[in-house]
Amino acid sequence: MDVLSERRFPIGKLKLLATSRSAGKQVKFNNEILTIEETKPDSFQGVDIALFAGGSASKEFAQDAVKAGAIVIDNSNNFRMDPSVPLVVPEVNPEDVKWHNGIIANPNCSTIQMAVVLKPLHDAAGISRVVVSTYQAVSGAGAEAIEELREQSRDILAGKEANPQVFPHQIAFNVIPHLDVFLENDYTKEEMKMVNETKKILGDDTVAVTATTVRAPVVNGHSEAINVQLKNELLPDDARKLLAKSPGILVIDTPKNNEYPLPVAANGRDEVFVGRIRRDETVEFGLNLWVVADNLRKGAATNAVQIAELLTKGML
Ligand code: 11C
Repeated sequence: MDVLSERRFPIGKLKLLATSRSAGKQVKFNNEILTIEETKPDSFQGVDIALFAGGSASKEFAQDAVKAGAIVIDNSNNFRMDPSVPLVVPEVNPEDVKWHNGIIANPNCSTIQMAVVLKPLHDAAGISRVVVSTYQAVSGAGAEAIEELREQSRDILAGKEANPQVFPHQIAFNVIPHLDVFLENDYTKEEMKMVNETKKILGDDTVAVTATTVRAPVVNGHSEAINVQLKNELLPDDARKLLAKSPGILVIDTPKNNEYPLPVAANGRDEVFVGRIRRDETVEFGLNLWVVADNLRKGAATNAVQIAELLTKGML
């Protein structure tokens, strides 16, 4: 709602739908007080665009919304790899919104920020392989996870035992190499999202991607160390210039002044921040990059609203 308001999204009427638990609650949007309604199959009559967030909501109601004539922009994992559903990062593959069949998927947060940076590099020099390691904020696991980090930090500093509830281990003063569930290939679901979604967004299955995703004791803002192997030469300086003029990216890369992207600085911002751009000296055409973004904004809400903006531009 904040992002819709900040970007002055052209709204005729905003309808807020949730579960029965939240129904009846009042929320302020711009200068209006809106009442949350319980979602029902017939809630979508007259709705042009339905923004879905939350794991199971779209599984239950997306088809009802589509039948009622709405275009669904879904921030869950339910439809991302469905071949009939476009998976869109507006800076990377805006044209894919055109072939939607009622649902457009918003990618995983850690995938979005990586795709924004890989796209210009891929267009300029061709990417053959990506090795990414993430340092992901607890906000990606929800409000309870933020509270767990805060409470655990206070408890440990007070000499008390950690009592993990949301995460499988202590997250304060620790890192956990485990996001979402483990799959048959020993990767986590989060890691395979980064692998599969990146190929779909770039529209290129030949780009090899391997990921290790790690939860870090950061409140908000995911960080990623990305190693890119290119097919052709792209010098760090040229990569810096290219990324600086690419949409949605801010390059912060003056290491001698201790200037590089940080999650505390990316918090509340919509851009993807890139720095530490340097040659991987172990391969012929390799680059190392450090990429940070606000996972709740560019990794979720902002990207979804940008997709909606593409639709309104098409409609006007
Ligand atoms: C995290 N990336 O940081 C997850 C949250 O598929 O949209 C987003 C899950 C998703 O925990």
